Amino acid sequence: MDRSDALAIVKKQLTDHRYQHTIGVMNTAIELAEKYQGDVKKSELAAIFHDYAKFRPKEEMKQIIIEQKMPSELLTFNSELWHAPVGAYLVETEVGIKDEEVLNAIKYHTSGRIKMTKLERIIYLADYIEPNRHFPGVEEVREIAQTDLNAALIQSIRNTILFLVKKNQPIFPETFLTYNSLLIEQG
Ligand code: DGI
Ligand code: FE
Ligand code: FE
Ligand code: FE
Repeated sequence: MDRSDALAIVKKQLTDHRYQHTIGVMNTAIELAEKYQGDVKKSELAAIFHDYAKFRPKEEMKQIIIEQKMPSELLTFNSELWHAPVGAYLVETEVGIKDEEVLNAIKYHTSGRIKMTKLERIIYLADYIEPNRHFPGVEEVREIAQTDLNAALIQSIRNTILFLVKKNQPIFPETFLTYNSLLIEQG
């Protein structure tokens, strides 16, 4: 599937604001893939579809999580986490994308996971640092991303955890596992 077909499909699923974010993630993911010897085409495709399910009704997402036997623990955490695994499922079943690496990059773009692939790292980080993002600390992560993919990824997950702690929100175990595994891997 080429870029314009993919963008036309995803545009129908998103608000204008979320579509602009998607374009930012796409451009950033391509830059990161070029810099860190990732797969540029897969990075482009995963970025375009990463937030495909962002505006699906909660009830629909909940039903998919149950029927597809996704971890039921997801349901006890913030519903903001649901669009990532549900998105991977819908991109496969509705759009017809079969590439497991691309689907996994969509599936894990919010929580991360242990032993993330390079493509998963690129999409997680691109989602965090794309130019339309304005969280506190994002500029520092953009700087680190110029020279060190993993260090930038760790800093973005640290910021996300700190943000959730400050908001008194429960943190999904996979998010902690991701953070720990990246620190341990770094040595
Ligand atoms: O979909 P985006 O806004 O582009 O970004 P995202 O998919 O990375 O994150 C969506 C939301 O999920 C964001 O507001 C923070 C939240 N989130 C990420 N990790 C966790 C989390 N929420 C909880 N409760 N626990 C987490 O571990
Ligand atoms: Fe998302
Ligand atoms: Fe993210
Ligand atoms: Fe996103």
